[in-house]
Amino acid sequence: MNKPVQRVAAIHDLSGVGRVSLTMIIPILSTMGVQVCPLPTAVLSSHSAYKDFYFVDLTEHIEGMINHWEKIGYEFDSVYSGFLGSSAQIEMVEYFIRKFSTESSLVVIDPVLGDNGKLYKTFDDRMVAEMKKLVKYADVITPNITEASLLLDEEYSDNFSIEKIKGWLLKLTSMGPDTAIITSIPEKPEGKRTSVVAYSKKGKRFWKVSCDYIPAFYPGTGDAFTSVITGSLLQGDSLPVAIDRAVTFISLAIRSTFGHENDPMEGIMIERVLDSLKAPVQMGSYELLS
Ligand code: PXL
Repeated sequence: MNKPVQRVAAIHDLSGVGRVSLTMIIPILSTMGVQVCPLPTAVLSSHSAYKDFYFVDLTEHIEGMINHWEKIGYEFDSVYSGFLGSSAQIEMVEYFIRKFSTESSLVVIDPVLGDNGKLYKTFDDRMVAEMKKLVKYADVITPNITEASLLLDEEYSDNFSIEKIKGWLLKLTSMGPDTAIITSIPEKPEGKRTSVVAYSKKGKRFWKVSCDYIPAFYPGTGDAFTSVITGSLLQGDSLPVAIDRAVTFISLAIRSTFGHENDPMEGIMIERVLDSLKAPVQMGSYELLS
């Protein structure tokens, strides 16, 4: 019999203020009927875009937590990692994936490194080098365009042709993962549309989903995006339907937030749109690229 509830080990930070990482991932996946077991990589007073945030690196505690899960024989249908507290944690995530994943489990790695052409404040080149090693263990990776450029040592720009993105996707999947999904790709004419483009080695097909661009930057949208992708694939959706669901959810959450006058640093108000994740497959807008 199929399991009533799929279980994900979520290896991410817990940030108190500003909706990112676990405060996004737990509600989204729970709403999609998936159990989340958090393995916190760091605890922060807020995400790292706020000034003077307080940061507790949990590197030295991770091994103890993993050992306990091994001892009680806990199993997971999926491993999903994101923001890591230090480059030293990458080896621990690799160990975790080797120990806890099987042929049938879904390993999703969001190579959280930066955005808008820049590394996040807590990272350096060592983190980029280690992340390049980690992605080879993934089934699915979801870099934004900045992270894709860092993983591939390519120059970041905000002006890309689809042919160039397709080349990057082929290179990213040749690093190991079956599927690479690049997000936040600006479309021409600038400032009107943005798109997500993906490639799966299994099907050898490229997919694209676009949506209207809203001129605001909200931290944590990548976490919401990859959480919906993970929940959707675990519930049996195809890759393009999973991307459609994720893009629709982010667009809805951004629209529900944008009209209010609150600080964009607080992230998108997922609380107002979580219920939309319970809908069956809807008419979406994915395109197969030739
Ligand atoms: O999702 C990105 C993210 C996750 N965790 C922390 C962050 C950020 C982005 O700013 O600072 C702590």
